[in-house]
Amino acid sequence: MSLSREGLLQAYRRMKTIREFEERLHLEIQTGEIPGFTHLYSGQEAVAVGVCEHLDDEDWIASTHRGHGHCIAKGCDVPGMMLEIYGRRDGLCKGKGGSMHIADMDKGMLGANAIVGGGPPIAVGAAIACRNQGRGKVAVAFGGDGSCNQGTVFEALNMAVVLKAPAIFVFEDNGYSEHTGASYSVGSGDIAGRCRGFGMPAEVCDGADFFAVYEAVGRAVARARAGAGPSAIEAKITRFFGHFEGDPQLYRAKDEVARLRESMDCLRKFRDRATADGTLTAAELDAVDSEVLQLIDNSVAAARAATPPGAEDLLSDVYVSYQ
Ligand SMILES: Cc1ncc(C[n+]2csc(CCOP(=O)(O)OP(=O)(O)O)c2C)c(N)n1
Ligand SMILES: [Mg+2]
Repeated sequence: MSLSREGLLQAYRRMKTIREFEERLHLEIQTGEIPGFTHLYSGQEAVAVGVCEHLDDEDWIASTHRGHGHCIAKGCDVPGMMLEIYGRRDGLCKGKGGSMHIADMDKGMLGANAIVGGGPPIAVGAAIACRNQGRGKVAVAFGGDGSCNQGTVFEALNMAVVLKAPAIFVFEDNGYSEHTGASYSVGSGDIAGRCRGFGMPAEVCDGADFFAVYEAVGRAVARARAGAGPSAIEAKITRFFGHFEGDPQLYRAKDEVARLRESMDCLRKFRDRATADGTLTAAELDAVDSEVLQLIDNSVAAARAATPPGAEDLLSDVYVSYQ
């Protein structure tokens, strides 16, 4: 499965955008200007992008509490997301959602979700709609290692198999559910095996390797588009920050994050591989880096200067209008 040069550059741009978005938020949150809870996705970029590079605006994704990376990978507007996280009126959800509720129906982004295990049932609903519409579209549910222990997820896995829904379940095993190790909480430790038990194929891949994710998900998406039903992917990955911003991370070894930033940096792995075979040059990737930094700088400046919703906005967009 090969991507064009343009495809590779887009994948790199999106991974780099996620990384810089999150690294910058990590700093900005300390100023106290950003309301609400924030869970950063830094370190997991290759999973979101390896999945979403197979999708277009009419395919759906359902995200998690750690949703910024999924949004950016699916093509959500980056300045609009920053405004949203700052709680501003012009944010993607008019400043009323914040970090954990970013959604953009025009991009096929069904929403971040504060409920662990909340995404899979929503994605299966979307997948059933895709199947009924018969246009070969698919729905992806993202979830963590913690989410795979939720009853909602079991029901969604089973229903997807029974109804042959074009759904793909992506479990990002970053080793922890909040502060609890997956080695303790996931009985059998085998998320892919659990999914196979429901009757669907499931692959395990290195989540820090964009190409490994891209290829595994490609097989799952092709199967779903062909009407052969759901699949699952278990991506082994790590997060570079705490569970939430402010987490003292006392459950991690002192050098753990530094070590993982060295050995599991998906951006560095991508750069090494893409430049080693001459597909992309270091100068091209450096140019993307500069553009991305500028975009993030501009987004933060605009969000800081923007206004929050006023009292007159309090009751607008609260209820759906069906007219
Ligand atoms: C139903 C439910 N139970 C508990 C929580 C509290 N909670 C928020 S995130 C989280 C851990 C989720 O772990 P995982 O699925 O591995 O995702 P990660 O945070 O590692 O990305 C928990 C228990 C919640 N939000 N929803
Ligand atoms: Mg986890």
